[in-house]
Amino acid sequence: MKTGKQPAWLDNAIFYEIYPQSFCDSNGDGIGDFNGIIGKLDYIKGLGCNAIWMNPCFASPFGDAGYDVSDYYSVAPRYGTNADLKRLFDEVHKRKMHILLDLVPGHTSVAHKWFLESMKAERNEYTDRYVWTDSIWEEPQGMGCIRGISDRDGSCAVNFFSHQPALNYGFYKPDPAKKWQQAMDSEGAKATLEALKDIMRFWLRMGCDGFRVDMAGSLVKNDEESKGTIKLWQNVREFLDSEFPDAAMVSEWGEPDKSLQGGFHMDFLLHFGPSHYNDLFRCEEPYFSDRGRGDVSAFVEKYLENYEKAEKKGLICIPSGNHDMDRIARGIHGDNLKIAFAFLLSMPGAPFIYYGDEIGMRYLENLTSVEGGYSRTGSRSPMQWDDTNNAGFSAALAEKLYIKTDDSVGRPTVAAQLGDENSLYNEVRRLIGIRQEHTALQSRGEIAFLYAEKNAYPFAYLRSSEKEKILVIINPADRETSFVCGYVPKEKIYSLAGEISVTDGKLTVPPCFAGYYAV
Ligand code: TEU
Ligand code: CA
Repeated sequence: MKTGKQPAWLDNAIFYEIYPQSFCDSNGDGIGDFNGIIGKLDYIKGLGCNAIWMNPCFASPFGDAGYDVSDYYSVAPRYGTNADLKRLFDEVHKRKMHILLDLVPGHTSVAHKWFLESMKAERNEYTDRYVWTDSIWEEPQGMGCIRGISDRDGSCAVNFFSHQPALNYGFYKPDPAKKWQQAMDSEGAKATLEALKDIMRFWLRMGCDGFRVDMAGSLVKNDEESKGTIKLWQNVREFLDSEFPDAAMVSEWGEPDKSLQGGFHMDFLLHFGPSHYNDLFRCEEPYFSDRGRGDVSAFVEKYLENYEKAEKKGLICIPSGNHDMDRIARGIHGDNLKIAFAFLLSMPGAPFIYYGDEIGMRYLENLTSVEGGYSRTGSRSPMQWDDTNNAGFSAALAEKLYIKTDDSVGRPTVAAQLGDENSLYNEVRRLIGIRQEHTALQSRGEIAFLYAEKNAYPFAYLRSSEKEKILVIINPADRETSFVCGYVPKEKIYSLAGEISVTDGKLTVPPCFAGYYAV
């Protein structure tokens, strides 16, 4: 498949993930909204982020926080109107920023009109829109299903929770004994794909700059090697290249060798899947903990494998976290968060900062699930702007809030960190500034790992562009360490906590350190 031109704005993109429910409430109903986000765009730009990913904002019964869409063409009234969203796009563009909506292609809510129609016994336009078996007594193997709520004699596969029926994009290898398994080129599967493109077209024409694509690898069934799903997304990429060449798609897939083959401009490394991303911040002994008992070698080995297989077809994106993961500050503390960002902001691909991670927002323990969040709810608490009512998130009564605020002593807030040169916020802002001054550190700069030994510290890699080569040294451990890498720093670009020393080519690195050096 020819890979189309990559949108130039991705070359130095730095994304900020906004969970719309929890970012800023402008009308005092306890839930974040578009006008609240518009009022905070200058904050996001001031941090240095030039792109936004906003979680789903469409009509939904909110059984899964909006990942259960009931109308792809209307925004949920709790956030505002379609016109308000258009204004958000315009305000983002006025600031020379870009915004991705969250596209949920694998499933809808059971409340979606398509599903209600597909439940009818009589054949209609939506009979084949979902994956239904042809008998209530047969369940689709290994997919979970909804059954017994329709006049239609069948069971409907689900894609995630049991209220999220799986849309029909066909089976890569339909089982001949199961007539209900449609091929990818069946009329029903093709109609679903065209409906998906129409949804994308609608929002792209309104002004969004692309999509984060939910569960991107889940669409084609019986597709063990994802060959069918890759083919499907190549079809979508060709549509984008011809109609919206500057639009970008980032996949929630976590296998860049497949997703980038499929034509995604970017893929995430995630807390599930084969990337070893969890070894960095979210495991028993995270590499970035100051206990220094972690191991970065498996992450690097898998990263290199993906980097080579992706053949520069797109970007591999490493997030600080997201709405599905524990907050990074749950396992990484104090200045080690600065070291984590020195890593995140010096790796290839576009960095993604989850709202609040830039000030070290904490994971709220033992919250009751809200809108299907379960253990993810603790990572979705209201943004902490200041120490006024509800941390400046909302004027509503506390009991009206979407999720309770972190009311613990010493909770981080934007107000407390903006003016503090030593705050995490200002370290992140500085690191973003440095990245934007050095093409070698940006999305498409090359990377060569120089030191990433098993159960060892530090971690060192070389970033390079035509203009420059930058040695990055990361030592989260609370002990001095040393290594040889064949490069000797010429000029310091950045250092956190002390200075390295060089003796006969051996570099000695202070504890809890990060540094960037021209070589
Ligand atoms: O997530 C898919 C997914 O696999 C993760 O939710 C993961 O399984 C879970 O967090 C446990 O680690 C996407 C969205 O990001 C998520 O918020 C939705 O709930 C899900 O899809 C269904 O749309
Ligand atoms: Ca509101």
